[in-house]
Amino acid sequence: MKRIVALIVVIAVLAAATVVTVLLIQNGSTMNTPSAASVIPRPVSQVNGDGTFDLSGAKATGPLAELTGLPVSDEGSVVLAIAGDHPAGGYSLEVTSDGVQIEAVDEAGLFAGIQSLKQLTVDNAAQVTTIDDYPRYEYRGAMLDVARHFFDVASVKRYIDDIALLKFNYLHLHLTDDQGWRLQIDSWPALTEIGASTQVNGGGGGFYTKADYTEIVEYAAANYITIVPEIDVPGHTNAALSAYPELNCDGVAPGPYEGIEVGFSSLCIPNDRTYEFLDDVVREVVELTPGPYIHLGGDESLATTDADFLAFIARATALAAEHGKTLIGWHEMGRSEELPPGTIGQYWSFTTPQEGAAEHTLSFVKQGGSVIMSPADVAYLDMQYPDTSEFGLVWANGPTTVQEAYEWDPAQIIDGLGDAQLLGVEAPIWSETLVTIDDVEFMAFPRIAALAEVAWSPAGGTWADFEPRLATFGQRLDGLGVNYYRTPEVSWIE
Ligand code: TNX
Repeated sequence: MKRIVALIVVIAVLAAATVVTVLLIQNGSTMNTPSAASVIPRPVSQVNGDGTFDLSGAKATGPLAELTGLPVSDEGSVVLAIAGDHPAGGYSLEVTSDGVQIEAVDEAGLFAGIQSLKQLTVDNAAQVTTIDDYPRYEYRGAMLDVARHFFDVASVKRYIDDIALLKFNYLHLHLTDDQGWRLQIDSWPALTEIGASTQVNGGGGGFYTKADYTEIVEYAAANYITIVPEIDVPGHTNAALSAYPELNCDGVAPGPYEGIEVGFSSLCIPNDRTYEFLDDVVREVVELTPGPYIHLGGDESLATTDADFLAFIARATALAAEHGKTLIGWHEMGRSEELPPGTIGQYWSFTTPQEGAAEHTLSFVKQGGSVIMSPADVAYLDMQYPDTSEFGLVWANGPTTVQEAYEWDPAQIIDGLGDAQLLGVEAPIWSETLVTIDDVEFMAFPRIAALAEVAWSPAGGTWADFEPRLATFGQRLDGLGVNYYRTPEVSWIE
């Protein structure tokens, strides 16, 4: 008899619990607030407890305290400290019902911890949790093509805000291409006077003055993001060639270009003036750039003969390296065996490498450098989504889903290229079809969240685990006013 009563009690309790759970779920899904327990990119370890800490009225203490958005004070319940023994850029975050503690060995780590705290906070309530976290890769990049269409300083700052939340720490600016030259160079003023007046389909173009560029560099730095400037040579140079006849082998400047073909332009390789030009440009770009890298392009030089390409890369990289930065080049640059030691290759072939791509990429490692992975079929944010052709291109193995952008491992693409040889991962967005920063956000989000996780989190993440966190992240994007594609792959929370 007692047993039966006990059984009935158990059943009753279970039934009551089920009702409560169902109510909570219904409640949760009808209320338009994020469930605050999840973070993208996925931390190395996260254990959630019950309850929240109320940040309204809380004060923050320690380095970077002002970046929490809370009032800063000598004593606070939100404590940031340079402490612990995390790998560079890592942090620990402890939220209890009494307060918040973030520890890291460097400011970049504290900044990363603050980004996690933001994602754990809804309506000033931070989820009780314990996180230990550090990045898989040192270099976690996004690239913005400001050449095909120009994006003004405010737009670039908005993209910096967008990517900082996801713990990206480099922004590569593709500053020059056939359709436009976007950075003021004092010693070659026609580069912008003539070369910046165009963009794809017309509409005026534009360029950054040196003050503009510095404003971007400083804004990025305040978000623990380093700018990587790219001057793409010897191809992708119609804008420069249209400004300076002397850079053309026939001495005649071509007209401006506002289409989207690639591979038809080349600097004049045997001409000494070409190298004086490059030396001046690199000097001025380096003067404006505090970060360790300058990118020299080298991709799709289809209008340059093989012999000319090799002669150019050897001479151009040698002179550029003289200015004291580490060079980066698209993987074709690895065709050269005369790269300055430590030059970094950026791989843009597919997750199954096309002819020659693996060999050219490994060449950087043989020459003492490392590699950034940007496989076009998963990491190019300008590839169309499957269900909308509103923006984007489709050349890299067709449309790219969010799941495809998530489910790849940078260390599994090229034999002989594991984590030890990889500097990191970069998500480029090319702007042939993108006119405004809203357009850029639509193509970038939510796929860039997948790329952030590939770049930061330990290998082995699953779509089943990522998808609900992405749904939560969507609500955060809603709150921030970030434009994103509501792909049917994700059960977005209404
Ligand atoms: C390839 S891959 C390019 C760009 C285009 C892009 C469009 C590489 C280094 N270059 O010139 O804008 O495809 O998706």
